[in-house]
Amino acid sequence: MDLDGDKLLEMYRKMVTIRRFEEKVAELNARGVFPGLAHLYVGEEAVAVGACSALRADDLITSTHRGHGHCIAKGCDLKPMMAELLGRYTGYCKGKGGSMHICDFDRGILGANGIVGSNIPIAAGAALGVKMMKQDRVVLCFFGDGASNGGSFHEGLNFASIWRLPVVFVCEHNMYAISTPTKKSTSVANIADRASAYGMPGEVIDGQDVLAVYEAAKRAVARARRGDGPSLLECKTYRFRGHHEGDPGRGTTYRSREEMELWAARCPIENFKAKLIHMGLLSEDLARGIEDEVSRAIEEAVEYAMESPLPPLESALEDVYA
Ligand SMILES: Cc1ncc(C[n+]2csc(CCOP(=O)(O)OP(=O)(O)O)c2C)c(N)n1
Ligand SMILES: [Mg+2]
Repeated sequence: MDLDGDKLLEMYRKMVTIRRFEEKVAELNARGVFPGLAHLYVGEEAVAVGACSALRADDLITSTHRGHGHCIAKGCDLKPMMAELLGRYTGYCKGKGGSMHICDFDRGILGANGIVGSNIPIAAGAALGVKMMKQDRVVLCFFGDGASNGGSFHEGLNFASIWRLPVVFVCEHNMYAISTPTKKSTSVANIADRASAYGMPGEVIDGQDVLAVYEAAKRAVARARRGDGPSLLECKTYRFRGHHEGDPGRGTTYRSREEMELWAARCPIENFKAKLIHMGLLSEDLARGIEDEVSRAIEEAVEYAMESPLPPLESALEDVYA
Protein backbone atom coordinates (compact mmCIF):
# COMPACT_ATOMS: atom_id res chain seq x y z
CA MET A 1 0.00 0.00 0.00
CA ASP A 2 1.35 3.42 -0.96
CA LEU A 3 -0.64 5.39 1.64
CA ASP A 4 1.26 6.87 4.58
CA GLY A 5 -0.20 7.46 8.04
CA ASP A 6 -1.13 11.09 7.34
CA LYS A 7 -3.02 10.20 4.20
CA LEU A 8 -4.86 7.36 5.95
CA LEU A 9 -5.91 9.65 8.79
CA GLU A 10 -6.99 12.27 6.26
CA MET A 11 -9.21 9.66 4.61
CA TYR A 12 -10.69 8.77 8.00
CA ARG A 13 -11.31 12.44 8.78
CA LYS A 14 -13.09 12.88 5.44
CA MET A 15 -15.35 9.90 6.09
CA VAL A 16 -16.24 11.26 9.53
CA THR A 17 -16.85 14.70 7.99
CA ILE A 18 -19.28 13.24 5.47
CA ARG A 19 -21.14 11.29 8.18
CA ARG A 20 -21.46 14.26 10.54
CA PHE A 21 -22.31 16.66 7.71
CA GLU A 22 -25.14 14.40 6.59
CA GLU A 23 -26.43 13.98 10.13
CA LYS A 24 -26.51 17.75 10.46
CA VAL A 25 -28.41 18.03 7.16
CA ALA A 26 -30.92 15.48 8.48
CA GLU A 27 -31.41 17.60 11.60
CA LEU A 28 -31.82 20.82 9.57
CA ASN A 29 -34.26 19.02 7.29
CA ALA A 30 -36.32 17.80 10.24
CA ARG A 31 -36.42 21.37 11.60
CA GLY A 32 -37.65 22.68 8.24
CA VAL A 33 -34.53 24.84 7.74
CA PHE A 34 -33.32 22.87 4.72
CA PRO A 35 -35.49 23.37 1.63
CA GLY A 36 -36.09 20.49 -0.79
CA LEU A 37 -35.19 16.82 -0.71
CA ALA A 38 -32.18 15.56 1.25
CA HIS A 39 -30.66 12.41 -0.28
CA LEU A 40 -28.04 11.46 2.27
CA TYR A 41 -24.84 9.48 1.78
CA VAL A 42 -24.67 7.87 5.24
CA GLY A 43 -23.31 4.33 4.91
CA GLU A 44 -21.60 4.90 1.55
CA GLU A 45 -18.70 7.08 2.72
CA ALA A 46 -15.98 4.59 1.79
CA VAL A 47 -16.86 4.80 -1.90
CA ALA A 48 -16.46 8.57 -2.28
CA VAL A 49 -13.39 8.79 -0.07
CA GLY A 50 -11.67 5.69 -1.46
CA ALA A 51 -12.25 6.76 -5.07
CA CYS A 52 -11.39 10.46 -4.66
CA SER A 53 -8.24 9.61 -2.70
CA ALA A 54 -6.90 8.00 -5.87
CA LEU A 55 -7.30 11.26 -7.79
CA ARG A 56 -5.04 14.27 -8.22
CA ALA A 57 -6.32 17.68 -7.18
CA ASP A 58 -6.69 18.69 -10.84
CA ASP A 59 -8.67 15.58 -11.79
CA LEU A 60 -12.41 15.93 -12.32
CA ILE A 61 -15.54 14.29 -10.93
CA THR A 62 -19.20 14.27 -11.87
CA SER A 63 -21.73 13.50 -9.19
CA THR A 64 -25.36 12.66 -8.49
CA HIS A 65 -28.47 13.60 -6.51
CA ARG A 66 -26.73 11.87 -3.55
CA GLY A 67 -23.64 14.02 -3.99
CA HIS A 68 -22.65 15.62 -0.68
CA GLY A 69 -20.16 12.83 0.06
CA HIS A 70 -18.52 13.10 -3.37
CA CYS A 71 -18.09 16.85 -3.00
CA ILE A 72 -16.59 16.62 0.49
CA ALA A 73 -14.29 13.81 -0.61
CA LYS A 74 -13.03 15.90 -3.55
CA GLY A 75 -12.32 18.84 -1.26
CA CYS A 76 -15.35 21.13 -1.20
CA ASP A 77 -15.33 23.93 1.34
CA LEU A 78 -18.07 23.17 3.90
CA LYS A 79 -19.20 26.80 4.27
CA PRO A 80 -20.34 27.58 0.69
CA MET A 81 -21.58 24.00 0.50
CA MET A 82 -23.87 24.35 3.51
CA ALA A 83 -24.89 27.82 2.30
CA GLU A 84 -25.92 26.31 -1.03
CA LEU A 85 -27.92 23.61 0.72
CA LEU A 86 -29.78 26.31 2.62
CA GLY A 87 -30.37 28.35 -0.56
CA ARG A 88 -28.11 31.26 0.43
CA TYR A 89 -26.40 33.79 -1.85
CA THR A 90 -22.96 32.81 -0.50
CA GLY A 91 -23.47 29.22 -1.66
CA TYR A 92 -21.53 27.52 -4.45
CA CYS A 93 -24.30 28.32 -6.95
CA LYS A 94 -25.46 31.55 -5.25
CA GLY A 95 -28.36 29.63 -3.73
CA LYS A 96 -29.89 28.60 -7.06
CA GLY A 97 -28.65 25.02 -7.24
CA GLY A 98 -29.33 23.54 -3.82
CA SER A 99 -28.33 20.12 -2.53
CA MET A 100 -28.40 18.36 -5.90
CA HIS A 101 -26.31 20.87 -7.86
CA ILE A 102 -23.18 21.61 -5.86
CA CYS A 103 -20.21 22.35 -8.10
CA ASP A 104 -16.73 23.74 -7.58
CA PHE A 105 -14.76 23.94 -10.81
CA ASP A 106 -11.60 25.03 -8.96
CA ARG A 107 -11.59 21.67 -7.18
CA GLY A 108 -12.56 19.68 -10.26
CA ILE A 109 -16.16 19.13 -9.20
CA LEU A 110 -18.10 19.52 -12.43
CA GLY A 111 -21.38 19.20 -10.63
CA ALA A 112 -23.80 17.04 -8.75
CA ASN A 113 -26.88 16.39 -10.84
CA GLY A 114 -30.54 15.81 -10.08
CA ILE A 115 -31.22 14.04 -13.39
CA VAL A 116 -30.33 10.41 -12.76
CA GLY A 117 -27.63 9.15 -15.15
CA SER A 118 -27.09 12.46 -16.89
CA ASN A 119 -23.67 12.92 -15.32
CA ILE A 120 -22.41 9.82 -17.17
CA PRO A 121 -22.27 11.33 -20.69
CA ILE A 122 -21.13 14.60 -19.08
CA ALA A 123 -18.12 12.71 -17.68
CA ALA A 124 -17.41 11.21 -21.10
CA GLY A 125 -17.69 14.66 -22.69
CA ALA A 126 -15.36 16.21 -20.12
CA ALA A 127 -12.87 13.40 -20.75
CA LEU A 128 -13.08 14.05 -24.50
CA GLY A 129 -12.21 17.67 -23.72
CA VAL A 130 -9.25 16.56 -21.60
CA LYS A 131 -8.02 14.35 -24.44
CA MET A 132 -8.47 17.03 -27.10
CA MET A 133 -6.49 19.48 -24.95
CA LYS A 134 -3.77 16.79 -24.59
CA GLN A 135 -3.96 16.97 -20.80
CA ASP A 136 -3.35 13.99 -18.53
CA ARG A 137 -6.29 14.58 -16.21
CA VAL A 138 -8.79 11.84 -15.34
CA VAL A 139 -12.55 12.14 -14.94
CA LEU A 140 -14.22 10.00 -12.29
CA CYS A 141 -17.96 9.55 -12.56
CA PHE A 142 -20.17 8.42 -9.65
CA PHE A 143 -23.63 6.99 -10.30
CA GLY A 144 -26.08 4.52 -8.79
CA ASP A 145 -27.32 1.05 -9.67
CA GLY A 146 -30.58 2.64 -10.87
CA ALA A 147 -28.69 4.94 -13.24
CA SER A 148 -27.00 1.91 -14.80
CA ASN A 149 -30.39 0.89 -16.24
CA GLY A 150 -30.85 4.16 -18.10
CA GLY A 151 -29.89 4.92 -21.69
CA SER A 152 -27.30 7.52 -20.74
CA PHE A 153 -25.21 4.85 -18.97
CA HIS A 154 -24.95 2.76 -22.16
CA GLU A 155 -24.37 5.79 -24.36
CA GLY A 156 -21.74 7.22 -22.01
CA LEU A 157 -19.76 3.99 -21.59
CA ASN A 158 -19.81 3.19 -25.28
CA PHE A 159 -18.68 6.69 -26.19
CA ALA A 160 -15.88 6.65 -23.59
CA SER A 161 -14.71 3.28 -24.85
CA ILE A 162 -14.57 3.96 -28.58
CA TRP A 163 -12.53 7.12 -27.94
CA ARG A 164 -10.43 5.46 -25.19
CA LEU A 165 -11.28 8.34 -22.90
CA PRO A 166 -9.73 8.82 -19.46
CA VAL A 167 -12.82 8.04 -17.38
CA VAL A 168 -13.36 5.88 -14.30
CA PHE A 169 -17.02 4.92 -13.95
CA VAL A 170 -17.87 4.21 -10.31
CA CYS A 171 -21.22 2.54 -9.75
CA GLU A 172 -22.50 2.83 -6.18
CA HIS A 173 -24.56 -0.31 -5.98
CA ASN A 174 -26.65 0.31 -2.85
CA MET A 175 -29.25 -2.30 -3.89
CA TYR A 176 -32.14 0.11 -4.50
CA ALA A 177 -33.30 2.83 -6.84
CA ILE A 178 -35.75 4.64 -4.56
CA SER A 179 -37.78 1.57 -3.45
CA THR A 180 -37.04 -0.74 -6.40
CA PRO A 181 -34.54 -3.49 -5.57
CA THR A 182 -31.78 -3.94 -8.14
CA LYS A 183 -32.67 -7.65 -8.32
CA LYS A 184 -36.02 -6.74 -9.90
CA SER A 185 -34.75 -4.13 -12.32
CA THR A 186 -31.34 -5.29 -13.50
CA SER A 187 -30.48 -7.94 -16.07
CA VAL A 188 -27.15 -8.98 -14.56
CA ALA A 189 -26.05 -10.11 -11.10
CA ASN A 190 -23.14 -7.73 -11.13
CA ILE A 191 -23.33 -4.36 -12.85
CA ALA A 192 -19.58 -4.67 -13.48
CA ASP A 193 -20.46 -7.52 -15.89
CA ARG A 194 -21.78 -4.89 -18.26
CA ALA A 195 -18.26 -3.56 -18.78
CA SER A 196 -17.50 -6.36 -21.26
CA ALA A 197 -20.27 -5.07 -23.54
CA TYR A 198 -18.26 -1.87 -23.89
CA GLY A 199 -14.81 -3.40 -24.16
CA MET A 200 -13.54 -2.17 -20.81
CA PRO A 201 -12.50 -3.87 -17.59
CA GLY A 202 -15.14 -4.26 -14.90
CA GLU A 203 -14.51 -5.01 -11.26
CA VAL A 204 -16.71 -5.73 -8.23
CA ILE A 205 -15.46 -4.14 -5.02
CA ASP A 206 -16.50 -4.18 -1.37
CA GLY A 207 -17.81 -0.62 -1.14
CA GLN A 208 -17.68 -0.70 2.67
CA ASP A 209 -13.90 -1.05 2.59
CA VAL A 210 -12.28 2.30 1.83
CA LEU A 211 -8.88 0.75 1.11
CA ALA A 212 -10.34 -1.77 -1.35
CA VAL A 213 -12.09 1.07 -3.17
CA TYR A 214 -8.88 3.11 -3.14
CA GLU A 215 -6.77 0.26 -4.58
CA ALA A 216 -9.25 -0.46 -7.38
CA ALA A 217 -9.66 3.22 -8.19
CA LYS A 218 -5.89 3.68 -8.25
CA ARG A 219 -5.54 0.94 -10.89
CA ALA A 220 -8.38 2.37 -12.98
CA VAL A 221 -7.07 5.93 -12.68
CA ALA A 222 -3.57 4.82 -13.74
CA ARG A 223 -5.02 3.01 -16.75
CA ALA A 224 -7.04 6.08 -17.75
CA ARG A 225 -4.05 8.40 -17.30
CA ARG A 226 -1.85 6.13 -19.44
CA GLY A 227 -4.31 6.56 -22.28
CA ASP A 228 -5.64 2.99 -22.11
CA GLY A 229 -9.25 4.08 -21.69
CA PRO A 230 -12.14 3.74 -19.26
CA SER A 231 -12.99 1.20 -16.55
CA LEU A 232 -16.14 0.32 -14.65
CA LEU A 233 -15.92 -0.21 -10.89
CA GLU A 234 -18.97 -1.54 -9.06
CA CYS A 235 -18.88 -0.82 -5.34
CA LYS A 236 -21.34 -2.89 -3.31
CA THR A 237 -22.66 -0.61 -0.62
CA TYR A 238 -25.81 0.36 1.28
CA ARG A 239 -27.54 3.56 2.28
CA PHE A 240 -28.27 3.53 5.97
CA ARG A 241 -31.04 6.13 5.76
CA GLY A 242 -34.07 6.40 3.48
CA HIS A 243 -33.91 7.28 -0.22
CA HIS A 244 -34.41 10.81 1.04
CA GLU A 245 -35.24 12.10 4.48
CA GLY A 246 -38.98 11.88 3.79
CA ASP A 247 -38.80 8.13 3.11
CA PRO A 248 -40.98 6.54 5.82
CA GLY A 249 -39.04 4.54 8.41
CA ARG A 250 -35.80 5.05 6.45
CA GLY A 251 -37.02 2.59 3.85
CA THR A 252 -38.59 -0.07 6.07
CA THR A 253 -41.61 -0.22 3.75
CA TYR A 254 -39.46 -2.01 1.16
CA ARG A 255 -36.39 -3.25 3.12
CA SER A 256 -36.33 -5.85 5.87
CA ARG A 257 -35.04 -4.91 9.30
CA GLU A 258 -32.69 -7.91 9.16
CA GLU A 259 -31.11 -6.61 5.96
CA MET A 260 -30.73 -3.12 7.40
CA GLU A 261 -29.17 -4.46 10.59
CA LEU A 262 -26.80 -6.67 8.66
CA TRP A 263 -25.50 -3.68 6.72
CA ALA A 264 -25.46 -1.38 9.75
CA ALA A 265 -22.94 -3.82 11.21
CA ARG A 266 -20.81 -3.19 8.14
CA CYS A 267 -20.29 0.50 8.85
CA PRO A 268 -17.41 1.73 6.66
CA ILE A 269 -16.24 4.20 9.30
CA GLU A 270 -16.23 1.71 12.17
CA ASN A 271 -14.42 -0.79 9.92
CA PHE A 272 -11.74 1.70 9.00
CA LYS A 273 -11.40 3.00 12.54
CA ALA A 274 -10.75 -0.54 13.82
CA LYS A 275 -8.16 -1.04 11.09
CA LEU A 276 -6.37 2.23 11.90
CA ILE A 277 -6.33 1.40 15.62
CA HIS A 278 -4.93 -2.03 14.79
CA MET A 279 -2.22 -0.38 12.67
CA GLY A 280 -1.31 1.88 15.61
CA LEU A 281 -2.25 5.03 13.68
CA LEU A 282 -5.38 5.93 15.64
CA SER A 283 -6.40 5.86 19.31
CA GLU A 284 -9.79 6.52 20.92
CA ASP A 285 -8.41 9.87 22.11
CA LEU A 286 -7.25 10.89 18.66
CA ALA A 287 -10.58 9.74 17.19
CA ARG A 288 -12.43 11.93 19.70
CA GLY A 289 -10.19 14.87 18.74
CA ILE A 290 -11.04 14.34 15.07
CA GLU A 291 -14.77 14.15 15.93
CA ASP A 292 -14.54 17.44 17.86
CA GLU A 293 -12.71 19.24 15.04
CA VAL A 294 -15.16 17.95 12.45
CA SER A 295 -18.19 18.94 14.56
CA ARG A 296 -16.75 22.42 15.06
CA ALA A 297 -16.15 22.87 11.31
CA ILE A 298 -19.72 21.78 10.57
CA GLU A 299 -21.18 24.11 13.21
CA GLU A 300 -19.16 26.98 11.69
CA ALA A 301 -20.51 26.07 8.25
CA VAL A 302 -24.09 26.11 9.57
CA GLU A 303 -23.55 29.48 11.28
CA TYR A 304 -22.03 30.88 8.09
CA ALA A 305 -24.99 29.63 6.07
CA MET A 306 -27.63 30.85 8.53
CA GLU A 307 -26.06 34.32 8.69
CA SER A 308 -25.82 34.55 4.90
CA PRO A 309 -28.52 36.37 2.94
CA LEU A 310 -30.98 34.72 0.60
CA PRO A 311 -30.36 35.62 -3.06
CA PRO A 312 -31.55 39.16 -3.82
CA LEU A 313 -34.48 39.53 -6.18
CA GLU A 314 -32.25 41.27 -8.77
CA SER A 315 -30.14 38.09 -9.07
CA ALA A 316 -33.09 36.02 -10.31
CA LEU A 317 -32.04 36.24 -13.96
CA GLU A 318 -28.26 36.13 -13.42
CA ASP A 319 -26.40 33.01 -14.58
CA VAL A 320 -29.53 31.70 -16.26
CA TYR A 321 -28.82 30.29 -19.69
CA ALA A 322 -32.14 28.91 -20.82
C1 LIG B 1 -33.96 10.84 -15.32
C2 LIG B 1 -34.55 10.70 -13.95
N1 LIG B 1 -35.49 9.76 -13.73
C3 LIG B 1 -36.03 9.61 -12.49
C4 LIG B 1 -35.62 10.41 -11.46
C5 LIG B 1 -36.19 10.23 -10.06
N2 LIG B 1 -35.19 9.60 -9.22
C6 LIG B 1 -34.45 10.30 -8.35
S1 LIG B 1 -33.34 9.35 -7.54
C7 LIG B 1 -33.84 7.97 -8.34
C8 LIG B 1 -33.23 6.63 -8.05
C9 LIG B 1 -31.80 6.55 -8.41
O1 LIG B 1 -31.30 5.32 -7.99
P1 LIG B 1 -29.77 5.01 -8.05
O2 LIG B 1 -29.24 5.45 -9.37
O3 LIG B 1 -29.60 3.61 -7.66
O4 LIG B 1 -29.16 6.01 -6.95
P2 LIG B 1 -29.38 5.99 -5.37
O5 LIG B 1 -30.54 6.91 -5.09
O6 LIG B 1 -29.65 4.61 -4.93
O7 LIG B 1 -28.12 6.54 -4.81
C10 LIG B 1 -34.86 8.27 -9.24
C11 LIG B 1 -35.53 7.27 -10.09
C12 LIG B 1 -34.65 11.41 -11.73
N3 LIG B 1 -34.20 12.22 -10.78
N4 LIG B 1 -34.11 11.50 -12.97
MG1 LIG C 1 -29.19 2.79 -5.81
